[in-house]
Amino acid sequence: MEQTFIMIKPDGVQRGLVGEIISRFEKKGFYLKGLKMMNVDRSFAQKHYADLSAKPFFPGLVEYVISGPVVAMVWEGKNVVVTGRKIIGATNPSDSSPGTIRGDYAIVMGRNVIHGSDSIESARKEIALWFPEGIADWQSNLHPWIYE
Ligand code: DAT
Ligand code: MG
Repeated sequence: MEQTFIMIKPDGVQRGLVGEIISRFEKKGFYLKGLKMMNVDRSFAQKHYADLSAKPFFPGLVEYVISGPVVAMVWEGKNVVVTGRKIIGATNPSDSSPGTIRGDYAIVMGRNVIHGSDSIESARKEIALWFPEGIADWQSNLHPWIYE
């Protein structure tokens, strides 16, 4: 089944939003397949955001992501990449709808609390980068209550 990479950024950790964020994905019916808290170094953050390296905000973005521990996760489910992005909300919290994570908990782009893969291909790359050791192999017994 489809998987996505979700990362709670340092501000989300510092602000005590880890449980709330996990809860939203969990209650939706997605399965948690990988989870760890970690500090990333500058070169790792640059690799994660390599596609944005030419952007003027890139240095600030890298400093932000390395400014404290993050929570890295893999979530699984039907259409989890696109639906995960909807749960997260628009990149700029000024445009994120209330009810989304960024819409409810963030104000500016440079402190927008959470990352989510933007395509199945980026999810594949990001999961490989963040979870080289692999992810958990388990199946939820609730499956028939979430999918028909
Ligand atoms: P997203 O995180 O919604 O996938 P992105 O991949 O385009 O957005 O950019 C990564 C992060 O970089 C984003 O979460 C916040 C920051 N960012 C993006 N565009 C920005 C901009 N124009 N000014 C400042 N920060 C920006
Ligand atoms: Mg992105």
